[in-house]
Parts: sequence; structure tokens; C-alpha cells
Amino acid sequence: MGKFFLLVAVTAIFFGLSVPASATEKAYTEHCSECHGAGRLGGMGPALLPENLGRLKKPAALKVIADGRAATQMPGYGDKLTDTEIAALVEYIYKPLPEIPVWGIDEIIASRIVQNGPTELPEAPIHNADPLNLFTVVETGDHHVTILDGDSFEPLWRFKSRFALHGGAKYSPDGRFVYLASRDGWVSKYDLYSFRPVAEIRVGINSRNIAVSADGRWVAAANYLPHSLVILEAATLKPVKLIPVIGKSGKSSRVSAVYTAPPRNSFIAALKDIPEIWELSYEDNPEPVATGLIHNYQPGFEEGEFDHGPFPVRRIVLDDYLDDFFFDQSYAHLIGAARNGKNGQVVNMRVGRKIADIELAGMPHLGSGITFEYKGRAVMATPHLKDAAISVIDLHTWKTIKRIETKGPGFFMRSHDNTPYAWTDVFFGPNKDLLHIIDKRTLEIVKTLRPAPGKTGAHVEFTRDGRFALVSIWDVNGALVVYDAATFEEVKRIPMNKPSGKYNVFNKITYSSGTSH
Ligand code: DHE
Repeated sequence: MGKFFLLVAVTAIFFGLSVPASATEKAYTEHCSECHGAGRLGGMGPALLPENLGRLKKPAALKVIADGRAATQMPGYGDKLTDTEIAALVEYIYKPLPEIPVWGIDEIIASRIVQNGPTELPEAPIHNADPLNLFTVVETGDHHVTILDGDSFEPLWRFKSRFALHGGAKYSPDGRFVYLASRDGWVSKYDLYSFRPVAEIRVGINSRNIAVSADGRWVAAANYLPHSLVILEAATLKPVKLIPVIGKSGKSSRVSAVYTAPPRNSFIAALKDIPEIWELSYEDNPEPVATGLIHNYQPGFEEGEFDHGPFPVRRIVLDDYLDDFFFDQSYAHLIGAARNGKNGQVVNMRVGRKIADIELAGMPHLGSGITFEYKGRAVMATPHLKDAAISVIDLHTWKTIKRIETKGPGFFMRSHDNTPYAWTDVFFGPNKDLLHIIDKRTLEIVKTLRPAPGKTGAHVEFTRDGRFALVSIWDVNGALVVYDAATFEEVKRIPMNKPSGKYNVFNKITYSSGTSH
């Protein structure tokens, strides 16, 4: 976007060169509402409200609308809208809504739907597939989910999901139940023994992701709108605790993501609008649901202190935001970065403070980072959303030991304990149909695949034994392509409607170092 455009647009904002409000609302409906929601409350794209746009200054918002946003589904509208129309849209999205819809504990409780109670579910699987080698495949093309047999590669069950599922599927520790979250706030639970839905609940208006506790008792949900964390009882999806996310300074924040940290018996969340990490312990929690107790969290506690009641919140204050983060295998260290940050930061979770900066420019996609052993030392590898490279970082010295040049910026990376290879996609740019296979022993690319010329090939997941790698062709006439993980030969192609991600039960419940947790 040229400087001239910026000047015209900023001038339009400051001097009120106006477009009639009705025309701006029409432009919003025509170009934005499909993704960002009719009332700017979010959908496939995030909510566009001043409360959620605090980190995006108006000139930067002009640029995003004109040119699109890297690493998201947001396209540029510079060729469809005039500079003045874009400026008017910016004004429109920063205007407070007369009233922000409330999504509090009453609305959450009222939204809960139980499809099949415990007595309606069988004792044992009704199918003959290995229950721990099933895959949950999210087909974003028509908002469906397919449960795939990881041995025969036959689809076993296909059902309609909520709108715009995002983030990894999460399983109960025994692998029997899968939990899915949609961008519009629904958490849904399905039974993989009987292939039946169990229950659903709407935890927010615009949600981020969910995590299941290592003991299988709790589900934590992270929201963008409202600014809250919600704890559910995993068995019933009944809400247990609603936590408004308010930082030390009194400011509220969206939640970047929440994960479970099994060795710590806690959920760990990073916040997007305030530089804090929150850790919610689920160790020794009493039975709050059994007593019908719903705890409302009281903000105002100090750093190092805990609030009271179940799931006490421990606050770790940082000097930069964390948009994206992941953990080493021991969960002793959190490695995180801000999307616009120059460096990543390492937080020691035991002492509760930053212990190192790491070289991570180029917008690392840490959520899909992996760890493995290289020449006797533990390393992590992460793709970058803006850089055609994979960074490999020593988890002891926190130094980059190699930048592996790729054919374009990538989104996802995967490996498995039983394979010497890590697979990564090229997600952006002219080579988006390529996938690289990296030898973990040499850190060299040993093979580049093009499963469907011209179509994005992305997101790899391995079978339980690591013998096969499944790749998505991100197209409405797409597919899952099954590769032999040793010979890299294609074994099977299963038609799918834009299969965004696939999650193997065993790899997820064992927190395999090669997969997302
Ligand atoms: Fe994702 C996982 C954040 C855009 C597909 N994405 C995640 C997770 C986070 C995240 C924090 C981990 C959640 C979990 O598994 O519990 N994603 C973000 C963003 O900040 C970003 C860049 C902007 C946004 O729109 O929110 C973003 N993500 C996208 C997309 O545009 C993708 C490609 C298409 C889509 O469906 O929206 C996309 N994200 C995915 C997928 C996963 C994911 C498939 C699960 C990866 C896994 O293997 O676990």
C-alpha cells in the first residue's frame, strides 16, 4: 500500500471526509460480515470491536483492509474499495457498539444441550477399529467432521459440526471422547465408541481454543469475546467457573490460547492484550460440580498471589504480549512470541519469570512447533508465518542452531517418535502446494512433495505407529493423501472437503513430542 493512500485515508479519518453511514454498513455487510459476523461479533474472523482492537492502531487497520493480513484468511480489499470507503470502514469498526452482548454464566448455562447421557452410551466400542488409531478430521469446506480409521483409512462416521471449528481436537485421556471448539463459542463433545454426540455448550461469542485437563475431569475454554476463561466439567460440560480476564492494571484482555500442562496439573493461558501468563491449577480440586457450585472469580489479586476457590489463578507478568506459544516436553518452559515481536521469550514456569530471549523474528508459528533430539540434545523446531525458513533452537542454550531455508513460509510442522523425519508445509506464496521432509538427524531437507499441483498441501499427522503420514489438500474438492512415512510413496487418497486438520487419538493423548498438544 502506497504512502499516498495512507495519507488520503488518514486525512479522511481525521477530517471526516465521509461516506454515508448506511453505505459503510452496506460495505461491511457485503465484504466483512461473512467472516467477522453480522454484528461485528466475530465468526470465522475475529470480532471487530474497539475492545478487541486495542493493539491495532487505525493506520495499521487501514493497511490490513487494503492489503490483507499475513497468516490469516483476511484478503486485501484495496482493489474493491476506494480509500475513503476503507477509511470509513475503519471508523465503523472502532465505533463502540451501543451495547456489547452479554455472555455470562446464565447465558452459558442456558445454552447447554445434552444429546446422549451416560446411560445411553455403550460400555465398549460398537466398531472394530483400533479406538486409539482413529483420526478426527475437520473438514472446514462444509463444516463437517470425519472420523477416520487409521488402519484401513476408511471414513467411519461423518457429521455436521458447529460453524468454523478451529484449533486441534482434544481427547479425554482414555481417547474415548473428542472435544471440539468453534470460533463462535461452542464446545462440543462426541463419543468415539458409539459415534454419537454427547453434549454441547456455548462458552463465548468468539472463542479461541480449548484444553482438556490431564486427569480428564475439566475442559478450559479461552475466549476473545467476552474477555473470559471458562472451566467446564468434562463429563457433563456443565460450567464450573467463569473467570473474567482482567490484568494487574485492571485492563481486560482476550486470551491468546489455553493449554493443559500435565506434569504441573494446571491449565496455562497467555493473554493477548496484557503481557501476562495465567496458570490455573486443577490439582486437588474439590468436587465443585457435585455441590452445584459455580465460582465467580474476583479480580484484583497481586502478582505472585492466588485468587481463591477452585482453579486458583497464578499471574506471571511479562514485558511483552504472547500471541503464540508452546512448551518443552517437561512443561518447565513456555516459549512464546508476539506476532510483531523481534524476539521470542522463554518463561521458566517454576520461578514464574522470563529467563531468556530467543531469536525468533519472522512470525514463528509456535503453536505448531515440535521438539526432538538432535545429536544428543533436546531441540525445538518451528515454521514461520512470514519467513521461508524453519528455526531449530537448542532447548538448553536457547540459541538457534540452524535455519533451514524452505520454499516459502509455513503453517504446520509434525513428526513422530518412530520416524527420523519431520514434515512441514509451505503454506503461503507461489509454492503453497509443496511439503518438505526434513531429516531430524541432519536437519537437511531430504524430499519435497507436491501432492496436488496448484492446491495448498498442508498439516501433516502420523498414524499411531508413525508408519504413515496424512497430508491435507486444502480445497473443497480436496483430499487426505496418505504417504508411507519411510518411502514417501503415496498409499491412498481419500476425498474430503477442505480438510484443515486431522488429529490422531494416540499421538494426542500421549502428548507425542512430534504433535500439537
Ligand atoms: Fe489457527 C491451531 C491461532 C489462523 C488452522 N491456531 C491454532 C492454535 C492457535 C491458533 C492458538 C492452537 C489451538 C489449539 O490447538 O488448542 N490461527 C491462530 C491465529 O492466531 C491465526 C493466525 C489467526 C486467526 O484467524 O485466529 C490462525 N488457523 C488459522 C487459519 O487461518 C487456519 C489456517 C484455517 C482455519 O481453520 O481458521 C488455521 N489453527 C488451524 C489448525 C489448527 C490451528 C488446523 C490445529 C493445528 C494442530 O495441529 O493442532
